[in-house]
Amino acid sequence: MTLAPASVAALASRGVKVPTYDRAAVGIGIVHFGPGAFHRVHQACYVDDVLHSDPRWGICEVSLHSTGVRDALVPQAGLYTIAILDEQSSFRVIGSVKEVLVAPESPSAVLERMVAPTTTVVSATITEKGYCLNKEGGLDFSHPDVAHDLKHPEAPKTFVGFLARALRIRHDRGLEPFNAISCDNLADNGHRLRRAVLEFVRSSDPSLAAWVEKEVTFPCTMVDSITPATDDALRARVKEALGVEDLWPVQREFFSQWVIENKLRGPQPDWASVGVTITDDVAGFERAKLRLLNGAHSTLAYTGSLAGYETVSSAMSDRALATFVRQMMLEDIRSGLAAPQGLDLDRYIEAVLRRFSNPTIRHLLSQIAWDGSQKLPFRILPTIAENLAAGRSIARLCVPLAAWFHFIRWMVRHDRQIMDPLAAQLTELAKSCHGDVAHDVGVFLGLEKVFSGELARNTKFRAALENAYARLSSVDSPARLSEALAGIG
Ligand code: CS2
Repeated sequence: MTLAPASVAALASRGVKVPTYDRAAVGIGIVHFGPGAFHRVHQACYVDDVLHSDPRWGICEVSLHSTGVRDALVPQAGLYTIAILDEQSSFRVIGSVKEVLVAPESPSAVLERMVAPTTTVVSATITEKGYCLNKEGGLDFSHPDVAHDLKHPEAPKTFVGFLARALRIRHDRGLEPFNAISCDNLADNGHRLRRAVLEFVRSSDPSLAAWVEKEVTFPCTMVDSITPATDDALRARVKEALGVEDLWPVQREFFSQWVIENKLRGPQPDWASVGVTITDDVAGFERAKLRLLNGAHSTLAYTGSLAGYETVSSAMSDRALATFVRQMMLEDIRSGLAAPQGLDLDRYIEAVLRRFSNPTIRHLLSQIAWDGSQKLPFRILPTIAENLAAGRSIARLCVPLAAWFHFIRWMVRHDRQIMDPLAAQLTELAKSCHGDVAHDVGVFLGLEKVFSGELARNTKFRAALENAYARLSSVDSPARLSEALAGIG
C-alpha cells in the first residue's frame, strides 16, 4: 500500500507528524519551479506549517525537465514524507503540494497557474545552471533554451522565459505582478534573477520592461538545510516507520533556515510566524552561508573524494582534513565577512562543522561534487578575489580549486560520468593534462566560463594554485592527503 490521504489519520498514532488542516480547502497561491528534494524538505515544509492557519498557500509544483516527482506524488495526492535525521530521527507527512505539472508537457497549464489572481508567489530551486547566466552574471543569450524562448515566448523552456511570459499576461489582464523568489545558492540571487528577466524582456518585449522594472519584486534569499539525495535505504526506512510505502520520500538534517529580503508585495503567507527571517540585510546571511558552509562543502567534496572518502561525515572524521577546513573558514573566509545582525560568525562556523559531522546524515561527497563549474564561482572565487585585493592569504582557498582539477582528471581516467553543464569541455581539458603543473593549471585556467581573464593572469593566484595542485597531485589516501595539506597555509 502506498501513502494516501486515507492512510494519514492512522499515521498520527505511529508518532508521525501529519497535516491536520483540511487539504480540500487549500487553494493554490504559490507556483514553484524545481520540486526537488531541497525544496520539498525546506520551503514546502514551511508552507505546510503556514497552512495550519491560512489555507490560501497550497503549492503548484512545476518540473522543467523530468516527470519523476509528478509520477511519484500524483498517485499519493501530493503527499510525501520528510525524514528528519538527527540523534532522535522523526518523520513528517507534508500536505502543501496541491499539484505537480511537467512544463514541456503543457506550458500553457503552467502559465495559467502563474497568471491566476490568487498566485502571488512564484519561486524556484532550479540550481545555479537553471538561470542560464553568463560569466558576467547576465543572461546567456547563446544558451539554446534562451534562444528557444525568445523565438517561442508562448511555450517557454526556461524559468526566465516563463516569468517573462506570465508577467506579460498579468500586465495585459491588469493584474498585480507576483513576487519572483529565487531559492538557489547564488550570490545576490534575487538581483541576478531580476537582471536576467529584464534582459530577456528588453530583448523580446521592450514595452513591458519599464513595468517589470518598476512593479515586480525579486527578493534575495538565503536557504539552508543539508539534504542528502533520496536512496533506497531511505525508502525502506520510511516504509518501516510509516507502514506504507512512499514513492519518493526526502530527508534532511534537523537544522533549517530561510532568510527572505524584506520587500515582498501583496498578499503573502505569514512567513515570520513559521520561523522564516524577514530582513533588509539578506546579503550578510547569504555571504556567510555560501562562503563558509557551501565553500567548505566543496572543499570536502573534492579533497575528500581524492582521499577515498564517500560522505561528508566520514571526511570530517579525518583530523587533518577537518582541521584544514576549520582553519580555512576561520582565517581565510571569516576575515572578509561582515556579520549580519544576530549572527555570530565564530559560533556559526562551529555549528556548521558540527552539522557536517552529524553521523546520522549520509551526505555523499559525489552529490556535492556536481556542477563544480557553476558552484565554485559563487563559493570560492569571490573570497579569493577579495583576499588578493586585501593582501590576505589565498593558499588554503586554492585547495578546493586544485582538488577539483584533480577530481575531474580522476573521473576521466576512470571513465566516470562528470555531472556538470561543462562536462564535455572539462573532459577534453582533463585529457590534455599530463602532470606538468604549470601546463595543467594553465589548461584549467583557460576555462573562460569559470575564471576571469584578470584572475587567470594574476601571478600570485597562479603561484598559489600551482602549489596546491602540485601538493595534491599524488593524493589517493587519507595519509597522502594529510601530508599534502600539512604544507599549505
Ligand atoms: C551542497 C548544498 O550539494 C551541494 O552543493 O553544498 O546542497 C548544501 O548541502 C546546502 O546548500 C545546505 O543548505
